[in-house]
Amino acid sequence: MELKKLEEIFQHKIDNEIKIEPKDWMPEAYRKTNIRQISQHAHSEVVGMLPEGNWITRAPSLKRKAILLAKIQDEAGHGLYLYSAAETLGISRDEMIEQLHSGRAKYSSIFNYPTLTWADMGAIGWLVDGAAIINQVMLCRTSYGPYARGMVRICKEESFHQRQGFEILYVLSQGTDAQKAMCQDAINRWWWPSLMMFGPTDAESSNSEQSMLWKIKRKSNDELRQQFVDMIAEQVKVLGMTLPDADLKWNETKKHYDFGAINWNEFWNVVKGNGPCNKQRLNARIAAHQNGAWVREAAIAYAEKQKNKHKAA
Ligand code: BYC
Repeated sequence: MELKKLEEIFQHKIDNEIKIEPKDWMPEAYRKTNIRQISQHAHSEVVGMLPEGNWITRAPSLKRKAILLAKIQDEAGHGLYLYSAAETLGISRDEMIEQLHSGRAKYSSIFNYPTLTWADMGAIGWLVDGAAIINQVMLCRTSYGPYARGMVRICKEESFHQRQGFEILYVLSQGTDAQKAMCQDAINRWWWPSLMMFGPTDAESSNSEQSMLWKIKRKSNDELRQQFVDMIAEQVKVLGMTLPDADLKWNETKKHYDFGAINWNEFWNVVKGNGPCNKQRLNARIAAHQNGAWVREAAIAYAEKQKNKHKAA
């Protein structure tokens, strides 16, 4: 079929909310953008296990440990669904992993911050998973079928994550003065990096315009960030805590919260690899990959054995 016709069919699907599926023709740039975003999303889920993994051995009770383990396992699962979705676009898992390890692929800036206290487990669940859900609810309607379907399940799990995080903070907020202070300190440290998760402002977002036209993104970075601020500014009241922003104020005309300026220098510095934990995170992933080589080799040997058994039968 000639190119023009293929482009028309693709555009017709986008215009009519018909999902693009792996075997459909798609513009090369659409394929590349999806590979970039989905693989970076997968990397974020997997690298995102590290800050929380830091607290498994120090969870304050057996129940908390079991919940934290289950949550972190969920993140591993999200990474796997997303790597599989990206593979349907013609990139191999090995290539994606190589891009992460060589620093060519990004992952969410938020996971380059350290987890200093138990309250950080609450702040991650409430704020980081909270920000992730707002972004991912939109992605349930993204135009690439396998990504959209993966997101539906991921969002269900993320909403459990957010509640467990809020509950950790709620318990601390009802506790001793030291526990209350720990809760406030975690909120203070995670608030601004959580706002940065939504990416640069719309004016600075290089990919947004095209991604919105292709319906990969359905809401802009700034729109989602505002939605998050409006939600958290109300929820923080239930905790009896505050957000570290003197400019946070309800705007009756806009029917939204106004908020202070984000430190974009800090954001870009972290994205470029110079955040507090970037090197530690990448080294941990590379070591895990190397130490897992024997598992991959064993799986390949087992698959070969099964294939030969089949042949012989
Ligand atoms: N960090 O043009 P823009 C989770 C990059 S994990 C680092 O707006 P786009 C969880 C961006 O990649 C959830 N880099 O980009 C897991 C681009 O550079 P490239 C993670 C960022 O793609 C474990 C450049 O800046 N969620 O929930 O249109 C435990 C310009 O940006 C960031 C996702 O990954 C950032 N924050 O929009 C707990 C969601 N922001 O690629 C929780 C899927 C931007 O051109 N991703 N950059 O070199 C998306 O929705 C979009 O990719 C973004 C950015 C909204 C993040």
